[in-house]
Amino acid sequence: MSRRLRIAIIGTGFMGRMHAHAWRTAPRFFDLPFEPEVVVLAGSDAQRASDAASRFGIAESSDDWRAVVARDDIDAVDICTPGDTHAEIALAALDAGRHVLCEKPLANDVADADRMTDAAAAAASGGVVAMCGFSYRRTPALALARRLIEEGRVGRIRHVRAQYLQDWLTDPEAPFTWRLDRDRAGSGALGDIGAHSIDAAQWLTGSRITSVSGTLRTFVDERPVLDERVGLGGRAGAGAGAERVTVDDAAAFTASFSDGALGVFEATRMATGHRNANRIEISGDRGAVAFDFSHLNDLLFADATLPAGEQGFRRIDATEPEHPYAGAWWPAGHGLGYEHLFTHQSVDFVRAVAGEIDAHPSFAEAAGVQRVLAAVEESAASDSRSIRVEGVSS
Ligand code: SOE
Repeated sequence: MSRRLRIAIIGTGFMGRMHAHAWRTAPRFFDLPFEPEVVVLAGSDAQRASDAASRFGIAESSDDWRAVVARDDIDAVDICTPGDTHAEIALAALDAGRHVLCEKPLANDVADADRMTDAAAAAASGGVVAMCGFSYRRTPALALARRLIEEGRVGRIRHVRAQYLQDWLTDPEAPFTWRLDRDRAGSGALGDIGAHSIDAAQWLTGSRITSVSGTLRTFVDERPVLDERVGLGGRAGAGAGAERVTVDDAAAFTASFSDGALGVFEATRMATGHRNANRIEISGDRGAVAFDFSHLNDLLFADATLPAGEQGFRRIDATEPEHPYAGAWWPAGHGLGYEHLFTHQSVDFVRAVAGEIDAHPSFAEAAGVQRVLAAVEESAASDSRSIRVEGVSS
């Protein structure tokens, strides 16, 4: 591994730190065509960027992402900021010929997602890679589910049941964060976590959502402000006031798929007792797969072709060397965690830059997710009327 891939991370919050960790770890466990190296970490707060950079062993920090993106010694820009800045940063980076990894959801609306997709398509002719960070695709058990579906083990798909359940907003005193501000986040549970379910459903089934009927709900419309906005968790500062919540706390929708399947989706941050239960179950005429991130190393598989006496779900521990990504890690049965998804994402990004694999999800695919989010919002605003997803034919 002689060539380096010099990366600039933009964003110092939860995702910025997660990606910094992933870039360091990826070449230590996987054989890669290039050595990724984060050379600069940029954030809106100079002190926070400098602290995070020294903690992660990154040589430089900056509070000026524009200057960073323009630097000639940067090969790739990794966007880990809130959604309202994704488009501007990605367009500048693609224009400067940098490869781009952009956190999900791709943008805060379809217009920005389309502009980013067009820019990525134009840059692709010059060998530039653009990928959106729907990290759960890189869970070995979920990647195994896709492999089984591709091999026909689930057969013709009839049902998609997806729930993404979190509970960090259950307490009405849980503090306000940018994730509750529509201008910054685009939407609430729908775009933050429901987007993962939409992406997983379309990726696993290989089919597109054609129409939706949905409802959104905000249960707590004002929350105390943190003295220091540190993202999830933390304590509200005494006397710091309150801020209006302008996004949904919960979303529910049904969906029709282009292959005829029926989908039922739920995304909420008020599912008391569920910290991060990202679940999806797909039922077909030959079998079914079921995944729950609360047990992320496991995939449940039901093989409907077995004799009646052997039917039912069985648990596959997706940590064997032949399972996706798993062979690079620990002996079978020792398990992986959330951070491994991001390491795998870094691995796939580097391989895509080297032309070894296609970058997925592409910006075009991620813009497809954005269209579904927009259709759910439109449906919810019109009494759950069925809305066709723009640009998708059934
Ligand atoms: C917060 O709800 C969050 O951090 C999401 O933004 C991530 O995409 C998800 O993986 C975990 O929860």
